[in-house]
Amino acid sequence: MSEELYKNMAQAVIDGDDEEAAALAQQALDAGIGPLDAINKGFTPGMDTVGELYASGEYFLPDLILGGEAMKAALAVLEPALNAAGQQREVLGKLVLGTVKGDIHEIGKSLVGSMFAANGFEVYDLGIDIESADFVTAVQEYQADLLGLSALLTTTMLHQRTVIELLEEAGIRDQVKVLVGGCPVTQQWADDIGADGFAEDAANAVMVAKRLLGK
Ligand code: B1M
Repeated sequence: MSEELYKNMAQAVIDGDDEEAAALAQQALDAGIGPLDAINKGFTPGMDTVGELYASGEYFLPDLILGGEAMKAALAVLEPALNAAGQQREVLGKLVLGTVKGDIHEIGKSLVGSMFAANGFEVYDLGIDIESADFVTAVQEYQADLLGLSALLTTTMLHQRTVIELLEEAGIRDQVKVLVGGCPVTQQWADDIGADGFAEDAANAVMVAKRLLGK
């Protein structure tokens, strides 16, 4: 039964149907399916298909936007359930998070933020299209242990390097662990730019962060 539900979730994103996506998310919670399973096995595969259809020229920008809206509608239902797990825990660390300059992709970044919150981190989500210098200011202001930089475009991932350079210039590079991610980002890239960690998805990001902080 849950296999069919996962298929319908993916289809709702492919169809760009936000009402159906939200309804299926609620149906999953009511059926006792974990919010992370609904995201990873249902909605994200649909989002990936949208990306593939766009890359192959079958889908256009409006389809990309509708797919994103459907995914967001589902996450709006699922995220409170994800976050609830983090409420009674001790604070493991402070994370400043955002999508880099020139990049407006927010869904994966927000999911990363929810996973950290669910796992007991204090999360300061700066949002999308964030100036490189603003990350440095936020790290100082919030005394962050971790800085998470999301980038979804091959052109914008370059700003992950810029932020690290600015942390060095400000003399605070060794005070914060830098975690990078997003679909074009690889471990090789993370090593090249001197990031402390890379994760390919939100759940792994939390695991990498805990390891970096010795938690
Ligand atoms: Co855009 N887009 N998009 N897009 N979009 C991609 C990224 C693309 C791969 C699609 C494609 O061609 N196949 C392609 C990039 C190609 C490239 O750079 N090589 C692309 C393009 C080209 C564009 C535009 C340039 C299109 C245009 O205007 N012609 C434009 C750029 C706008 C800009 O940013 N300046 C654009 C715009 C958009 C929308 C606004 C329409 C929309 C985003 C809506 C929104 O976020 N509110 C959109 C969407 C939806 C996508 C795809 C289809 C899906 C992204 C997504 O939300 N995935 C995407 C293709 C794809 O990924 N399949 C695509 C679901 C999400 C849960 O996954 O974001 O990957 P993801 O996050 C994952 C991991 O990457 C990781 O964990 C997350 C959860 O597990 N992760 C981290 C992410 N950040 C992390 C940080 C970490 C650790 C892990 O540590 C800090």
